[in-house]
Amino acid sequence: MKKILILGACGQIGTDLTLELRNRFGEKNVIASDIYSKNEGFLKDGIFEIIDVLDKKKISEVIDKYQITEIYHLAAVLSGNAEKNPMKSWEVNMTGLFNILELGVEKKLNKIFWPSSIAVFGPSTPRENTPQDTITDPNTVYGISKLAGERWIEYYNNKYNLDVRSLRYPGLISYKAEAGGGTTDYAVEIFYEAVRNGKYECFLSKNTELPMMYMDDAINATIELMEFKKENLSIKTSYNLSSMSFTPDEISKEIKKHIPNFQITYHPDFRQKIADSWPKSIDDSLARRNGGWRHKYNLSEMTEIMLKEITKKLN
Ligand code: NAD
Ligand code: AKB
Repeated sequence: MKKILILGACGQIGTDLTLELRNRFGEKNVIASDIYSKNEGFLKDGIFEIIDVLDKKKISEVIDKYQITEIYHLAAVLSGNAEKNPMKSWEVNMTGLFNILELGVEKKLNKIFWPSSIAVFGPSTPRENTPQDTITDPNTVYGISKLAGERWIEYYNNKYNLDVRSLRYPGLISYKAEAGGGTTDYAVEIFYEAVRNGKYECFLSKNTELPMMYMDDAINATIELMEFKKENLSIKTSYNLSSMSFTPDEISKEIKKHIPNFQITYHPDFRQKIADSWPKSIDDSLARRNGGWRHKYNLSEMTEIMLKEITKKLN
């Protein structure tokens, strides 16, 4: 019997992932947790625990209490926020991961999911169709923590036979929860502001192209990865994953098809430098070969859903 613990469940991905895991595996088999509790929405309908990922003892107690067999470890500080408080962010991202890896070995967990990011790449990485194996020279606190995390999960896989699986997510776009302090957040905020005010001031420049993905595709890829036979997985660090790439100009043109008076202005801030160090597009052919990964959503389908769902939500 699968018993799943999600750490960082109140965040952008956790909100969607908790719902989908509960749909697939049953409400009582999926324990959501975060450092704070959300009193509204889906989290109050299932089991919820307050857990700080830096508190190894508490995580250990919760694993024992519910006889946890799998962990999805989502708690982290994202790229934009991490630059504001580098040392604290490093601690959350790295000590948090070590706590889970150590407990994974100690408690003999069946599987762990930990997400990496396109942030593992850096200014010297080829930016078009970035390969699975290439130069990784991240220059952000967040990117360095993701690259170190990838090396450590491979180490635990090899040394302790711990089954840790990972995807290098691109920027994820969703409507259930707002984005949590990253560089790709503009592509979520733009929809909220389009619906609320009909205009958006973008913190990246007009032609900054980045890899992005609609959340449903990311959730499917994640759960599918966790269901694959271990022997079919050739990568023990993290798989490149991709569906679409676009610029702020291209997404704003797509929004204008639905809201013709929508206006975008550009006021790049410190996140521009981060975006400029990341790939424009990703080669995920290995994930497609190893796991049969296929994405479903493109920019126009995603735009239609985002505007419809955010309009419903704000009303
Ligand atoms: P988010 O910021 O929306 O959510 C992170 C959650 O972690 C928040 O609810 C926060 O309260 C929680 N958290 C922070 N510190 C904690 C602590 N000490 N203990 C327990 N919980 C804590 O982030 P997200 O977008 O949901 O991202 C989840 C994971 O996916 C992260 O590892 C992130 O790096 C990765 N990722 C996200 C994206 C994306 O576009 N959303 C892209 C690539 C990788
Ligand atoms: C961020 O912008 O920090 C995240 C990511 C791509 O890892 N969305």
